[in-house]
Amino acid sequence: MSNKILVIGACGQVGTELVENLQRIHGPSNVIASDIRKPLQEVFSNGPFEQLDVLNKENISAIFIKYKPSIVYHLAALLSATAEAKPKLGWKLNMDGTFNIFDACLEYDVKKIFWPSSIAVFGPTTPPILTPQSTILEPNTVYGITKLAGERYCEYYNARYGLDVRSIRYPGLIGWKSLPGGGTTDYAVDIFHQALKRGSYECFLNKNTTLPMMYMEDAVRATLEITDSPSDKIKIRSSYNISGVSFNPDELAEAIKVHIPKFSITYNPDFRQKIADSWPQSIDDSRARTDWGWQENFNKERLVKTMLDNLTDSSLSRN
Ligand code: AKB
Repeated sequence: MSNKILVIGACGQVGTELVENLQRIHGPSNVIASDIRKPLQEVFSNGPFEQLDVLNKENISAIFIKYKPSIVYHLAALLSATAEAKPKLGWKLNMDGTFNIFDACLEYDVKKIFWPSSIAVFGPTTPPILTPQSTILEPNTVYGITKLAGERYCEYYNARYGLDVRSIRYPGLIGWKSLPGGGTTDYAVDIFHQALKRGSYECFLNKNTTLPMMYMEDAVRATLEITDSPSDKIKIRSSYNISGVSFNPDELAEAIKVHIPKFSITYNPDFRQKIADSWPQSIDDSRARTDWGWQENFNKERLVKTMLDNLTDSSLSRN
């Protein structure tokens, strides 16, 4: 079997850091980064990069035939805020893109696929505190609806075709090496850039909006750990709840003020408030802990210090 790994959506927030980690573990030449956009990051210059449009079946076939990947990470999707602004495109990219990649995995005999779900599968009727693994799933955003349908599709493809699907429900992800694009939780990355640049931040969510979040290093490790776990440990073939840390913008601002005492935050909620209000505040991830040993490493204080230290040292701070 080939030892090639294909990452689709490699230029996104998770993809950028996932590729870097996979290259370190498996060697750069074995990790094929792909995205519809050309990469800005130097990280891909070590290994192969292919332009790939998940809505173009010929393009997909050509890349699967060329590299014969044994594992595919399919990360390409429109996130919650962008999908609300462009619902038809959100549906098309997130659903047809997933169908195309899953079908290519069957056609070209890919054994294992990682597909990310999100806390967006939950909705206003879901119990919001320590949201259980199995619970009411009535999302009211197009992104959440596509993630829920995708989860059902994951389970179906595993049961019907034996495709070894691995999936987790990402919370909001916070890292300094890459920027998020189009999500409701993006404030929790932007706030660090603005705190360092301007000493102030205007938040598009209100101060009490508590959401589940995770430091990117934990998220990438969770992605690698679930994908590398023996198949018999993966009992849930839709998607696993995983939890890192929960906080609201006010609590995050207070934690930033420990390092930047003059930092100030103001609030000007926009359409993303409604999306955030439909999501849980905290997640029960006991199944991930029991089944494949999930354990987060970053609490709020460590996350804040790590973000500020690294952004201070790097040229990545946003203007
Ligand atoms: C978003 O805000 O849309 C994403 C997510 C929680 O899936 N970060």
